[in-house]
Amino acid sequence: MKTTSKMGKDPNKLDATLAKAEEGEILSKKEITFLLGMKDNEQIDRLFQAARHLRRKHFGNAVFLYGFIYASTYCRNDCRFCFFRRSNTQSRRYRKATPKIVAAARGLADAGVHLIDLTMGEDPSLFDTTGTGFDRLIDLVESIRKTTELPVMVSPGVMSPNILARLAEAGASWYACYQETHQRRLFDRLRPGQDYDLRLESKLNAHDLGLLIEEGLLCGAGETNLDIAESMAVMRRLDADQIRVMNFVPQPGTPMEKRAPADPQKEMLISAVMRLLFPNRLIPASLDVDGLAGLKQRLNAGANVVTSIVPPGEGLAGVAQHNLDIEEGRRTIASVMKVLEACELRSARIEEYLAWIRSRQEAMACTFQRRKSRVSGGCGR
Ligand code: SAM
Ligand code: MD0
Ligand code: SF4
Repeated sequence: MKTTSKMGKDPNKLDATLAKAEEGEILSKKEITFLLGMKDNEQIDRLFQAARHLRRKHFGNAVFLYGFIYASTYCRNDCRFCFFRRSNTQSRRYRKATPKIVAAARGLADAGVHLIDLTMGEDPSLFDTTGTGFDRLIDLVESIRKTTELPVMVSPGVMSPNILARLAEAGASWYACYQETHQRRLFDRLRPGQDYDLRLESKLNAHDLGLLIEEGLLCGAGETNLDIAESMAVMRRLDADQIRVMNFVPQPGTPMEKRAPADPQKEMLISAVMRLLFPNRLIPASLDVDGLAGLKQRLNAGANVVTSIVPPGEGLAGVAQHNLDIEEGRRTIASVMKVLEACELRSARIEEYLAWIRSRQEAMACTFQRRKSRVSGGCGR
């Protein structure tokens, strides 16, 4: 039944909350849960408009494009939501050879991406007992850097500060590692046998070593709106450079196979709230959840990066959608550009992306120095 009542719509409250965000004030958990709980389409549209307005203020109409290479689908972990969990016999396992990966990276660079995202499972071959398991990954980062000259993001799971330092030295700019949730009980359920604190600490270590970091949430996996509001507070403490949310997609052969997929709109709501709270940070619109068809709505919610651009013909997988749109060539720059144009957005110039990275690195060095010397202000900036 269509409701004509305005009950539950509080225009003043929405106005006040959006105005506060526009002024750069930090929203309270109560305000965040109010935004996340909105059901009225008109109100939701106003939230998206505010998110786009803040994106424009900080980034103009420029969007960054990330090429994605899932280098190895072997994993020692058993995350309940993931197709590539160790015990899933239905998943397709591969470990791509270095020359193949470098060639795919070169192809992506030639097509015009701004970054190469090198992702993998916690492949047991990395964590061998000789301590040399990461040598190949480190060489790989060096080769991709040399061949493409683009920034590289690595997401091989949790690792020691020593390996993170070697990855940074090899030329990696970014370390991505998603907590999924900051509610410990839910984390333990989603990532059985893994250590919440260690995963979080890995990101702090990476930041201290000069790597930019990405933090992410999984939506529709059992969290409440208050959990999400609490996650936003942790993201602020982490000072994450890129933040994201992805709707949970049920995976065949996993214990969460029969769980209902996430509310399709929820990822957009959370992304838009992220834009309000972290207006000058990067927020991805991933092709990995709803494919190309879902890109426009993600950009409309204030995202300013397109991720999971995957070259066809290489047998490469996605993560939440391991097949969708890849071999059909719908995760390519050419396909993405059409959507950008329709949204009156454009692909950034590489210099714009490099300048953004540099400014974050400088801000980070400043924070680190301040924290170390316990001096407020300072650091000459
Ligand atoms: N193995 C590394 C790790 O777990 O950090 C890198 C792999 S990749 C970046 C894994 C991410 O994809 C997860 O952290 C999760 O956020 C997302 N993901 C995996 N399975 C998903 C699913 N079924 N639905 C939505 N997102 C999923
Ligand atoms: C994406 N499938 O961007 C990738 C992945 C890993 N750094 C990112 C979740 O959608
Ligand atoms: Fe492995 Fe990452 Fe999948 Fe977990 S999310 S099973 S760590 S690939």
